Amino acid sequence: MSLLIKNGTIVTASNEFVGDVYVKGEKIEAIGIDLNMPADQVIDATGKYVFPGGVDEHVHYGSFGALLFETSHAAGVGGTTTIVDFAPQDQGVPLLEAIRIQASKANNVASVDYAFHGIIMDPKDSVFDEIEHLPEVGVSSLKLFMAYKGTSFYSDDESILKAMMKAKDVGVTMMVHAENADIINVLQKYYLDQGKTDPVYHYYSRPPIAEEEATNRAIALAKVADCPLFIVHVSVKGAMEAIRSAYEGGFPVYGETCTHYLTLTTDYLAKPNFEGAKYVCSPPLRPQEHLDALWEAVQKGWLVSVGSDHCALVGGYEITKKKGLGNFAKIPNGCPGVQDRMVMLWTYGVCEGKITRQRFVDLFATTPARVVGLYPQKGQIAVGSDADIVIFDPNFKGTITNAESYHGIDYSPFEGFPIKGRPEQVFLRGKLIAKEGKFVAEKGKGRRLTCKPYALCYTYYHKDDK
Ligand code: DUC
Ligand code: ZN
Ligand code: ZN
Repeated sequence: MSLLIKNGTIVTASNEFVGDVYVKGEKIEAIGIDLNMPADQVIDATGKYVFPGGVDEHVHYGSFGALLFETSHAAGVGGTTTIVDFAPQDQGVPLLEAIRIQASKANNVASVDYAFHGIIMDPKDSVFDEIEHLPEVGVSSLKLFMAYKGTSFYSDDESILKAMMKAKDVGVTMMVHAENADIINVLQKYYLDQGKTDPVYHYYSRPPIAEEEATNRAIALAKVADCPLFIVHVSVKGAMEAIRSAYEGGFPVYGETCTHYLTLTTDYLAKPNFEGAKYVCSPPLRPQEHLDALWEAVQKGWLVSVGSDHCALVGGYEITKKKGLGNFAKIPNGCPGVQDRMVMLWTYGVCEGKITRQRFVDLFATTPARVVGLYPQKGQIAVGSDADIVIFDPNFKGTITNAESYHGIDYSPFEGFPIKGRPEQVFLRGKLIAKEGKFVAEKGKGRRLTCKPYALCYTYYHKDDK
């Protein structure tokens, strides 16, 4: 099959121009002006943008009680053609085995291409010893949690430091969920003891300083280990500034934020009648001043990518979130968002003049691919890259509704948000998978990807120039 997309405005992380893209089979074979090779299909993209398919390097399919890969076609509908999932580890199960089990759940089920990060949930020396083998199974990143003390997600500083010391020897990117677990535990009890049980206390028990302190501590540990660091889901100004100042001081620390931290404030957590539970995720939604700081950071490159932290909990709001009625600390964490990342970032970022189209592509596709070692196969419109392409109609106007969401649960955190523009046609390796908000391909045709070690965070850190 061949495809010629003509006269679209092709946008990359560094420039844009009106031109043509020629796809042969699964790859982009030519980019230019007035290409005229014969093709099985010719699309006139006049007045449309042509973007690389999105790379969402922060999704949960299974971990935290989220639905598995059956609903991953939601990503494709929203213009994301690659997802990188956090593979959960059960107690007693070796890290590599946990990844193998998670991969078997995605096989023939995932509808976009996929790769994995490891998560250490059983921190001990035998597991740290497995880190050196992650690149052999196509995994180049590993997440540890400073939060969730009392659950298997939690790792103490000793464990994080040990993991970092192993990771840096093999070019594995260390990712940290940075929130101070002790502050959170004490404040949760403090508010509950006063009968303050509503979802908004999820925010008060996880104040900005708890994230800022943990971010600084993660950076300190990374410096001790001399290990590059990627802080996931940065939600507060102080954490962003800690990353920025460490990076500007010469240490390779990078940060991601997420769609909801840019677009939803703490007011959503404070919605009455337990509606706020729909927005419970960690870190929590923050007041407006943090959103303003995060927008500035993504435009200026102080934060380098925007993930969704997609986590569509089995049972959704009615069954699962409501387990926390009468106790905000028991509300399961996580919100869906994989389908909405592109339109939200476009509408509330590009259309509002907060980010340029180049930054949009960089944040949405190019840098996430670099962070996980999938670039240039993914995240880029370039000759030789996979033909993951979004033809985007900037003139579309609509509203996000759960009824039109493919994520498989009973609510959307972005319900009612007006949107400008949408992915009109989405191609995965040259094949049309979504059109005008509908999934149009056979499900389960996503392919597992191999992530290369020594990815973006190691740019200035190559061991023996690997
Ligand atoms: N927070 C996480 O750390 N993981 C998944 C969902 C969430 O809200
Ligand atoms: Zn996290
Ligand atoms: Zn997450």
